[in-house]
Amino acid sequence: MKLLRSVLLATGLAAAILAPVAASAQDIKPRLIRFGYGLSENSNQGRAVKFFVEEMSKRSGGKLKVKGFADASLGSDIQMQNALIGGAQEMMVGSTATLVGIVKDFAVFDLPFLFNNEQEADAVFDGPFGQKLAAKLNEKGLVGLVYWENGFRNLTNSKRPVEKVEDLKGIKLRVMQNPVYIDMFNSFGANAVPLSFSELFTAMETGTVDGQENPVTTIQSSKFYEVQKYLTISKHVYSPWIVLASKRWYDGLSNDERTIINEAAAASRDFERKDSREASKQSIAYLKDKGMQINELSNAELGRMREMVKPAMDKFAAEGGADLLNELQAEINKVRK
Ligand code: TF8
Repeated sequence: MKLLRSVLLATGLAAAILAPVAASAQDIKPRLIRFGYGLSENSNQGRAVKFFVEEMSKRSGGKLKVKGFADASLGSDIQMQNALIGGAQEMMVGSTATLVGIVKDFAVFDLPFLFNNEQEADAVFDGPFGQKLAAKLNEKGLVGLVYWENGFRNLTNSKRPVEKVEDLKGIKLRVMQNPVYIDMFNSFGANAVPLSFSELFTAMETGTVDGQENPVTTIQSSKFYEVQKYLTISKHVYSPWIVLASKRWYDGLSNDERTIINEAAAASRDFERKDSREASKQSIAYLKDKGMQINELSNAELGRMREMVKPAMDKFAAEGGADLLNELQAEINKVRK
């Protein structure tokens, strides 16, 4: 009894003495953090990863060393997600659309024509709705840190200009591995072919697919203009990226280390969105210069596409997504006011 009391006293005393020391000297261990991504180093994704690498180094006195792996060299989005869950890789950035096999709710962001502009998107992703979805990743072994901008998606193909939706008929169009995208493009009359991004360039080069859809920044940085003649500005979906950490790994970090990662991630989000938006303004002229033939879909045509895609929206709602979609639309309406 006496012994127990003195042990308790001693440990209490030790804690009291050590506490101020711990607060001034941060608890950071030297670590190597592998951060994988699918686009090239010379892309908005690559530039933002580089920014994150530098922020982490600055904020940790060089102890938290992040190494970026571009071009899906650690695997496709889905492969990396699984590596994070298993603890074989620490971090990544990728599309939320490829997360639907893990958290089905993310499919709500794949529905077309939800957001009118980037500001609406920022407010929803950074607000309670976006945060609630990100939190659902925790029980699946992932930590959703921040959303970056991928951007509004547009169509490219090698067959013909798409001026009306009928022009998509029979076009083999690569989509992300996601049921909403498959339903959407089949509703437009295309033949949707789900494929990982890392296989896309070759698939277009060899004619396995005729077209794809992505933001203009990606069409530029992934050199799709080399294998695609026609670009149609359709802005059919606003697509986010999400920066993920392995939960198994993240849980083993100190509070100080986690704080640095969270703050560096927030800084990278602001950098990435600004950079992507600036870059996208240059892309159209760049792609024209590279020989792409570019047209913009009229509002009337976009209206027809909204009608055509209704069954796909209804299917999403009927399969349990109704409440989530209503909630998202209410959030967007709040920003619109
Ligand atoms: C796609 C996405 C890509 C992402 C990226 C490789 O088409 O738009 O930007 O998956 O992380 O797959």
